[in-house]
Amino acid sequence: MGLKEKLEQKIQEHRPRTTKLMKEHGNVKIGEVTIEQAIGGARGVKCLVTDISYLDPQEGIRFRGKTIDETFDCLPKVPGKQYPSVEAFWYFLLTGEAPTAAEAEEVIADFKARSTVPQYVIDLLRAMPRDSHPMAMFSAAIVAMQRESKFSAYYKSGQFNKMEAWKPMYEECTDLLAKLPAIGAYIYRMKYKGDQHIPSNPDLDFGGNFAHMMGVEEPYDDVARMYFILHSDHESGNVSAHTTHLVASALSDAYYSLSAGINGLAGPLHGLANEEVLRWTQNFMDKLGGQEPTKEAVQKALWDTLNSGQVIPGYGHAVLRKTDPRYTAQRQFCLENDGLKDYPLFKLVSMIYEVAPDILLEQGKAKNPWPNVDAQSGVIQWYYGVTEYDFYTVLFGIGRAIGVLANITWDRALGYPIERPKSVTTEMLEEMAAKG
Ligand code: AMX
Repeated sequence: MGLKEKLEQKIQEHRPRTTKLMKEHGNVKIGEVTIEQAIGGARGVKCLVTDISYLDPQEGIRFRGKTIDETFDCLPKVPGKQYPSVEAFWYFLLTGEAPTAAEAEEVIADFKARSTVPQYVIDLLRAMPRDSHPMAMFSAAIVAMQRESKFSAYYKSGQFNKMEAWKPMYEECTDLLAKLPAIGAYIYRMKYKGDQHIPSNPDLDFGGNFAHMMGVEEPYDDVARMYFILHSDHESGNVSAHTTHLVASALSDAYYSLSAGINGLAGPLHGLANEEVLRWTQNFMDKLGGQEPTKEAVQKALWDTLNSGQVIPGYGHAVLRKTDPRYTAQRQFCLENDGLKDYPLFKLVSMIYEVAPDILLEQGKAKNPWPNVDAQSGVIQWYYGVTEYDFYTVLFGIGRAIGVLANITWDRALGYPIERPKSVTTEMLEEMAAKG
């Protein structure tokens, strides 16, 4: 059974569960909202549903019920490689089942058939000022392809059927995802590698081909697979996932929706934090002027950052209350790699890990003093020669696309309605507060 047929089977099995919950238990309360939550960014308000991933504050992310290690273990590896293909992971996120090696190969072949980037996207990227931020380029490239939308064509066809709408959505989400490695690599080489490009290699999978087109040697292909999978999804409430879902809820197609989500990812409190971590670290190294960093120097630099009103990038989280297992997975990768283990940047990032939590605790503001994914991800990129840190959020974006596109395919499958929470005025809140 191919991926689309398997997905159809899963959708048909799932639909009665959603229908039953809505019809028979629609008025069961799952939480309440306080004034603090209404003003404070809806933190902890339970009002989104997704089965693609779940974020436990203490344990961290589970994809389809599996921890990061279990996810890597259950998926077929690319032959001769340490990590599974992104295509196998896409199958897993969509269906909740690990594909066999043969099923993963089918998805790899399907992605290849969809991977050519239209020339007008290249023309658009080339027409943008070369110093445009790579995230602005990435987002523009995605939205430019909206004319390819199969979902919008279906909507306009006059044959729109809510039960069938997931099919063109699935098609265009796959079309779009398959093109992202080539778009990312094109932006990278145009901006930073003298505009010298490397053609796609049709024998390679998503991660392998990305590393090839970036022009970075093995094992960067495995780094790419690991990186994309780790960054794929973090349940529905984070800015990029929520934005993509929100825009798609208006029956906007995948191109509009993903581009919007990518714009949210570009904020320094969200995906751009991985760029900020490297900027902070490099500034710190520059100030040291070649001297070995000491714990005392790191402590001082972190306090200076806090005292100047800035956040420590890569630390804290809206949901997590412990070290992010995505941080740990990347740290583990470094510890198991002979070159990386003793790499000065890794040692410095490890030293920050030793001192930053205590400083944040002493400052007493951040609810979570522990590192998130972004505190570690730049180290590995830097080590393999991808030192242009304003590109790092594009890497995050390619990964994040896997999760959010799987989510909006399921949004269509389950017929989720347009999202429209209710707002109140400050005066109303004051009245409610007075009544207690
Ligand atoms: N450094 C300094 N102060 C921090 C902090 C950090 N790393 N994390 C939180 N705080 C501060 C907040 O700014 C806030 O201060 P305020 O009361 O003066 O406004 C206070 O602590 C309480 O915040 P919180 O409830 O702990 O966090 P939050 O849910 O409001 O925000 C996050 C979460 C991630 C935006 C925040 O921790 C932060 O800014 N971290 C640094 C940026 C970062 O690493 N972002 C990446 C997150 C992961 C991702 O999405 N990629």
